[in-house]
Amino acid sequence: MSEQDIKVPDLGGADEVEVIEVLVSKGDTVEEEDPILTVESDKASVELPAPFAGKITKLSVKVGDKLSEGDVVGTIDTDAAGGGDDEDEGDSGEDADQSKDEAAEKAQPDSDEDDHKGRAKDSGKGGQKQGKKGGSRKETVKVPALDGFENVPVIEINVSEGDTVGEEEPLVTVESDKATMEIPSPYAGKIDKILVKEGDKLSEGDDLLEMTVEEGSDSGDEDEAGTDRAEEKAGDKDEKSDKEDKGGKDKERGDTSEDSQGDSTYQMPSPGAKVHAGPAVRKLARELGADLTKVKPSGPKDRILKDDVEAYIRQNLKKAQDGGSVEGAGIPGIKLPDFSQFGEVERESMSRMMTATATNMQKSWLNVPHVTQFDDADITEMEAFRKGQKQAGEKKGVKLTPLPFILKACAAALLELPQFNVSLDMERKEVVRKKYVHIGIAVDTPHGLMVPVIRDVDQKGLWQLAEEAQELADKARDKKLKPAEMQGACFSITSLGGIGGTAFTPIVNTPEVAILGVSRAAMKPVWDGEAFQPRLMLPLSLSYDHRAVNGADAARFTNLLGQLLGDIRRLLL
Ligand code: CAO
Repeated sequence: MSEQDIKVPDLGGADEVEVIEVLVSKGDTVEEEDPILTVESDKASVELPAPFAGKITKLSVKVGDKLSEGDVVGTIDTDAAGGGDDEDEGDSGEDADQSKDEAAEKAQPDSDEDDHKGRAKDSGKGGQKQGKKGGSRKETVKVPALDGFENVPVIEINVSEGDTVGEEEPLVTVESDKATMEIPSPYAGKIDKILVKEGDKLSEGDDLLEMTVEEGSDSGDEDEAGTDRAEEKAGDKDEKSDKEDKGGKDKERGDTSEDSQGDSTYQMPSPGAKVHAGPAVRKLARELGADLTKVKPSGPKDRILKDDVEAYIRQNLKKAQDGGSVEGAGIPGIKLPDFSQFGEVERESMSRMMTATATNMQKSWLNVPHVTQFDDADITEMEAFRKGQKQAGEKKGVKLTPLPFILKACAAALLELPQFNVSLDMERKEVVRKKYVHIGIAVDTPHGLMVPVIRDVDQKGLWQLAEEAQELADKARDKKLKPAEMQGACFSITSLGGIGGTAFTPIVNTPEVAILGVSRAAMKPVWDGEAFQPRLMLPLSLSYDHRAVNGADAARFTNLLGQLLGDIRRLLL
């Protein structure tokens, strides 16, 4: 017996973490990298992996313990690695303490990787028995009749070389235009060589794989069939009891969230990574169109159960119905610490407007690949003109700020570069081009951000735009905007010029594809080829949806705005 200490590894900068879950027990056999503890710092929950494969011979840690890097939490007998299962059986005392669930788990036929090992052991036992009945023989398994289909692509290989499989266990899954079919093993035995790979096209009679078949294990072996049935039952029971266990554990941890799929302690595997799920679960996932790498498992050793797939589908359906972002569903939520440990706090419900803004901002941020283009427009002459209109404005009772000029310039740019006046319909793979120019203006109000819309900006004069902007901003602040006055924008402007700042990165107001941020104009020395001239420069920040607009067009857009605002006579052209 060669015992090695299990030491707490580098904790990514955290000095101390708290154990929130112990995932293994003394006597368990683990693979290297199998999760053994879940610990939590004030920033994240992480799973600590087993540093070696072997049998856990000592575990001196419990929920609530505080750990630091280098702490010893137990020992592993590395001699028991791989052959651990056998040793389990040989060991009488301690190992007999292993839960029935775990025994059932090992017997469960409905899973992959870890479970293949379980099957290998079980079938190995059967093999010895059968070995006495006779020897073994090599067989090349061929593709059976595929319900009349030919050249059907392999979408999944359900076994690995070295696995032991039972008769009728699925070997490979193929998919025709009409259906998904599993090709079952005609024999019980060991997989020697897999002769196909995912994507290969198969027809009846093609070689699939080579197997060593135990003599006497062909169909009709009642013993084995009986064992299989028993294992299946054990598996079912296992799924249930595992789920109950997990539910209990969640309660213990005070996890009242309905959204167990969003549990931040589970690290979702990367797309294409191996996941632990049995053929029946994989079949269900295929039928329901669920990507198993996005489903949070609740079974032992992170095995995905049917309930997990169903919960994932339900969650996504609900999100789609609520208009939420299904694409962002795999992103773990943000776990809050108990702030009261740092000082006094009070809680207040978010207003409906704040909730709606938060949802829309997150939806846009998660779905839209944002890029922001920065530029400066020389508005020295524009400002001289604007200031000259002060008296006229007073007479009309309207204040002419830079905003109407910017609105007019944006309308002209949207007409000249119509790729900014679109929305993307990703479902139908269509670009929706708009033949109108309605522009939203972000208004800062005491109750939150509102974006009223000025219609047909291209057809209106500066005074009218100034009047409408002022009117809509007043209505927004008085909560008097009608829903129709906040709909239909093609593009938005968010001006922080009256407040300050030099640049910012606005978030696109989807389904629009661009938004112009305006910061405070400032006098800057600008080189005219001979000398520096004092010029009033207006900072522009154009954020755009990079799916709809490319960088060169964005630079053209801000360039054009610079020309239009630099010489406002061009706005008349
Ligand atoms: N540079 C320098 N001065 C500017 C300027 C700029 N870019 N833009 C406006 N100003 C000046 C105006 O001329 C005005 O000065 P005077 O009173 O001396 O004439 C002053 O700043 C205040 O202007 P304003 O804010 O009242 O008017 P506006 O037309 O520029 O803007 C509105 C109207 C509704 C856009 C604005 O009031 C507002 O709410 N801005 C905030 C928008 C916001 O919150 N955006 C963030 C959204 S994302 O989180």
